Amino acid sequence: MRYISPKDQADLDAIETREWLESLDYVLQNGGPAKVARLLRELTIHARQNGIKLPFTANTPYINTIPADEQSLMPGSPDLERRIKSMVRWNAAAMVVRANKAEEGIGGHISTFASAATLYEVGFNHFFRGHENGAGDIIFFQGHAAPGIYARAYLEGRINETHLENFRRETRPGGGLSSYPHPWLMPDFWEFPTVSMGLGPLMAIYQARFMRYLEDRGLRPKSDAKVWAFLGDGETDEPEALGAITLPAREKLDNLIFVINCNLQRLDGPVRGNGQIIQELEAAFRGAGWNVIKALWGREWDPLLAKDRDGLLVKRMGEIVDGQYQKYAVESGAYVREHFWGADPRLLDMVKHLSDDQLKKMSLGGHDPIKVYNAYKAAVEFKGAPTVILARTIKGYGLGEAGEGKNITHQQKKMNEEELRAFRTRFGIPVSDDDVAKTPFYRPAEDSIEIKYMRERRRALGGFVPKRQSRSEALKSVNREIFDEFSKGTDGRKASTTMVFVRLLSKLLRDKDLGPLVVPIVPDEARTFGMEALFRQVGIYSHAGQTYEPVDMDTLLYYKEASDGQILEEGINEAGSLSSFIAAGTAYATHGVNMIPFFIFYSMFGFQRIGDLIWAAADSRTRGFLLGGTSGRTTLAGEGLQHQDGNSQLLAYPVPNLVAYDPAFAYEIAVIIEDGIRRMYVDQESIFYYLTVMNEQYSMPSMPEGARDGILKGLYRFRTTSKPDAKLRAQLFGSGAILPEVIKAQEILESKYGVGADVWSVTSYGELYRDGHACERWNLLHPSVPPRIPYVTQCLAKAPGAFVAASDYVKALPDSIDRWLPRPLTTLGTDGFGRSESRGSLRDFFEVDYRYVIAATLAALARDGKIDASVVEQAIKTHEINPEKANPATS
Ligand SMILES: Cc1ncc(C[n+]2csc(CCOP(=O)(O)OP(=O)(O)O)c2C)c(N)n1
Ligand SMILES: [Mg+2]
Repeated sequence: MRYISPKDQADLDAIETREWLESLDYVLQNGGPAKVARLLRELTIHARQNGIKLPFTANTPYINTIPADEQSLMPGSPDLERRIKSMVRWNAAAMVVRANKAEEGIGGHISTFASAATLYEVGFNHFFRGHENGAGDIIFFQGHAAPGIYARAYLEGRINETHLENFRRETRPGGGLSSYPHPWLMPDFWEFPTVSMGLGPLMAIYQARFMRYLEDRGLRPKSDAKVWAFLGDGETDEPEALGAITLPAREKLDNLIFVINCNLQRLDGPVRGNGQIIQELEAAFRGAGWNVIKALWGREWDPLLAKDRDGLLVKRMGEIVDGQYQKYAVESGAYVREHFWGADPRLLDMVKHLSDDQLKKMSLGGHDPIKVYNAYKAAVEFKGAPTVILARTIKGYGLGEAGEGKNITHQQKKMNEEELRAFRTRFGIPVSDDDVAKTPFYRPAEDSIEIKYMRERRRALGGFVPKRQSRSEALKSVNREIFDEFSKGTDGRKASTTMVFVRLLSKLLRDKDLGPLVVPIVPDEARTFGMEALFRQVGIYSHAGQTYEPVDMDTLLYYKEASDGQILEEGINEAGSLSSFIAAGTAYATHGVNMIPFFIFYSMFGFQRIGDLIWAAADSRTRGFLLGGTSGRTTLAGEGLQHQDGNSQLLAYPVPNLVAYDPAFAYEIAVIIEDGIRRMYVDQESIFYYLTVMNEQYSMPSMPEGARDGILKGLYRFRTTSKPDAKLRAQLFGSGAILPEVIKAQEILESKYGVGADVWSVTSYGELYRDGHACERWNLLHPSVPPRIPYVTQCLAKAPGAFVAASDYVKALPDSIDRWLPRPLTTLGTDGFGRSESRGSLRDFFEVDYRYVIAATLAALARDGKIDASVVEQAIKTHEINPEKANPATS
């Protein structure tokens, strides 16, 4: 064989490569890009068949997805838009600086919006559609960018200077602006709360899907409205941000656009100092099936890239890690020349015509309106998949010494006079040197071309955004007949509250008025709750319909998917289900339709797991019903520690507009749901509901006369003692599945111990607690007038005997109303870790069964001196209670 020197080999390789490339060019010229793609595909297959292992990459090079020669020209006036953007920037910074001057520590963020200003302004001037010309866009603004959104609304004339002055001071006269997007605090402005990182993108995904659901079910006309979600690159570390991105690709939701502001920084420092967050995100989204558009470099880079025939610059761009890119952002042009361009003499040569200053000023994609405009245009026009735009920016852009690109920039809320002056000059704000230290807000005259332009753009795009409005009409009334059968009881037939709920839901679905509005939501748990009959009755929603033959097609209750199906079967995904719940429960405002969501889930995986989304639902003024299934620490047998919920009723307490109930009987559920629909959809209150339902079956009694009001208020007398004149008296409180234990205890206390006990069903400790405190507060503030009396006191002030409460939840629940009772309440509850055991054993273990109710009642009577302690001792023996057993709360 002839010897080939390494140099000759390299030459041969180069010739061979050139020949291949020339062949490819030939195909491209004669056959077009599609043919090239096909050829490459075939080559890849051929190579693989011959054992060639190709490295996997989901990435494209570190350059803009849209090349300069494919860009569209930008409509409108770029110069005017730049001036407007500068004013927005100034006012956004000014409101934060002023707020922190007025009061140290009030906070606020300058740097987030500073990096995102172009991303928003291009949206406001050219893309975001308001609701006035039909279906508008749904926009999730990045929470920390709120000052910029307010600053724009101020220029638009929607909010005034007092509002800006009162940023983060909502209690001030004249009104203030909430720190972040909060529909609860600003119900005419913000639509969606986003500031808890990760929830915005997750909720946006389900909003996009819910929009399709409404269209497919004929409840909203088909439209090309978009859901936009703006998020930070650091935010994508939250599992919620990326955890559901396969769904919109699977469902081909081309109505969804994510805009990720890739300033490469989070709060403490770089997002991926040693890596590249943009490439990491590109791979994740492309892998999930999204259309990915990278807008990394501003227009100044285009001529350089055009000159980069051998790919040196592209290679250099792709090998710099983010920490280093951040360094370039804070360094001089000379530094960038030496360290970035200096890596290769040919690179240096490419920029020899540019001064250091010009090098420093070369912009990034996310700061260049033309790049952003083209990215958005491509996104709204793209069909068949959701789009994510990865826009590269600099955090704190324009702040200069005050924090541009620095690690401290996220927390920067103050600017000294010199920094303000520089910022003012850089963006050309007409504020004099003398005034600049006062950081005045700046708004040009009402008839200035800037204000007119802004207004005109918004008019053309369908009105201002964000703007929240209840767009639906109240329901006239609720058909009471649906609920009637539940007040009669089951005549000894056993049923669980879950079964009752499912029956009620199925009846609601059949109602001609309410039926179409109901949205049943389940996270792969329908069979657990006995809801499979609904599969057939109303179908499972699937945009694609059912393209296969279900295995159980020949059964009555087969797994029916349909494009107009009504059930949202979300898979094992409580967070996604709750996002659907929010989308449905806010549809009265977002879409103008009164959807009534019922989200039923394994109760332990509700408040405990997705409490923050429940908080977001509350902030969003969501309406609907949450149903915690298989609840109760001792009622769910066998499952054990992780599953048994004895907490959720307590975890529901802090959610201010959530009304929570722990009902025991069929009629209680019917009364609560009927009244809930009335309050939310007829009276349009901004509340939502939580009901725990259980799987223990017992016979459902008929509704006692006059119980309705008490059921709703949280307490009513279920049964009066047959021995009202007994010397020994007691008041027994029971809730949920523990109420039957209390009833049993009442019977034994009367028959065996001569204690005349009344039984009260406590449907909601939470409601009693709120009412008690509301009265106390009022009394405190109105000392000279007759005091208000808490409802629970009204019911029980004169009730004789011992007070004992038992529930399947932690003792803190009954304890929370103790202060409004005439005598101390003895509480039985299920504090501690669950166990897998039978129901009976669990109730013994947690000390909540009828025997403990008996013992607790006798102990309370003994404490009051009504009976001797020996009676209690004897009862403990009779009922085989082990006094030395370990404390379940700590074992
Ligand atoms: C769940 C949650 N955790 C922490 C925070 C506190 N926090 C607010 S902003 C921020 C950094 C945001 O970085 P990034 O998402 O990159 O946004 P940027 O400001 O850089 O655009 C953090 C940690 C939060 N708001 N929510
Ligand atoms: Mg960031």
